[in-house]
Amino acid sequence: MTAFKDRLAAGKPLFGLWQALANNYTAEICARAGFDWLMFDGEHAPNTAQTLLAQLQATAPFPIDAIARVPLADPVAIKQYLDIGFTTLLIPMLDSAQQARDAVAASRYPPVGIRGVASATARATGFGADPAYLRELDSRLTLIVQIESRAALEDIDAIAAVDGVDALFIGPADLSASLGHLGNPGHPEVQAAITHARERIAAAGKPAGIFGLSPEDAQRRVEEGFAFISIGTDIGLLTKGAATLLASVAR
Ligand code: 3PY
Repeated sequence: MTAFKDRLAAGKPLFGLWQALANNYTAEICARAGFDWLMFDGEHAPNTAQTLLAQLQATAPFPIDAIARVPLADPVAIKQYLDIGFTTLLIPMLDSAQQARDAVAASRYPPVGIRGVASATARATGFGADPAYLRELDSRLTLIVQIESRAALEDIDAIAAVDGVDALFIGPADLSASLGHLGNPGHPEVQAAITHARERIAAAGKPAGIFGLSPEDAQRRVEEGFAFISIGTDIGLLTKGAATLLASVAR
């Protein structure tokens, strides 16, 4: 399958859905719907490596990119998520170019990086049946880092320039909190920061992604040049669908 970074380079906006239910049935249903990508959240959702693996297996028959957000920029989490077969990772709460370089190193084998080799036992290598994985890793992986703090904004040019950082993703909720506007991503200071970040990412020649606050917000982000946009969450869909269904019958 084409690496996510190569799909991004093709220039067509890619729409995704956030998966926070940590459930392989809902993952399969959402993959079947035809999103370009699904984001399996290991940072905030109640996921374990086992639940992530089940969701990855459930969505494998569908032409979507399965992206996993690691809990933090931790080499062990990065190694384990890659070993179970994710080829696209989102690294949250990353504040500096040094942390970005460390995340890249955690995802690559020596001598470039520090990732341990589980060649015969990793699902990523087909349990050893796909040794080309070791050689072709660079072309298969897509590493996305999140820009969601004042510190990251201040170091954004250096973060975007890191070799091995394939794309940058803006998290409006955490960015709002970091800028002193908790719960208010629409605040003009937050919106100005998002515009600034998008411009700096574009100047570095890297694709930018963002969490859309609504379908309308997501559409606006496409027009602004964002390459990949989350347009909702599995929880949001179920919440809205359940309320709409109940409201459709008279008691
Ligand atoms: C944020 O908005 O802060 C995110 O990380 C996306 O959920």
